[in-house]
Amino acid sequence: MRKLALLFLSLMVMPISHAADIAKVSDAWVRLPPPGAQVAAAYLTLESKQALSLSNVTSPAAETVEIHSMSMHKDMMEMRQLPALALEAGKPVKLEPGGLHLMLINLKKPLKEGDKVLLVLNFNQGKQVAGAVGVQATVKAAVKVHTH
Ligand SMILES: [Cu+2]
Repeated sequence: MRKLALLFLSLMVMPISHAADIAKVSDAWVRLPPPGAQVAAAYLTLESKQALSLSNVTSPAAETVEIHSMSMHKDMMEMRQLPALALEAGKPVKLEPGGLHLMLINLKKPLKEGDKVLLVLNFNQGKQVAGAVGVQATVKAAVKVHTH
């Protein structure tokens, strides 16, 4: 009986390890949005053994997910939507506050600290679909920046 249960468990874990063949996704988190906000930013690290591009992201927690870049422009933070995000082979790309991020738009319900948000990342290799990787991102309050 116990053996059967173990077999079941390993079967359930399989799709996740298979997904790791496409690209490695780590440190996924969503910044806790202010109360009433319709959008939230998500951050993670991507790494692939082969050149890939992140072509599309979806989440059951939001109507749409966009890939954004952020840069300073005349003392103003400017966000821009990217059509895709290129990954070079073996070179990690970090999405982090102040830079690249995923934007969850039109949240289906308010997020609270500790919630898990599923992000489904779709990758292309050239024009071919390479596959999708799902990752659970934890909702966390932003790290406080010290000002003196
Ligand atoms: Cu954004």
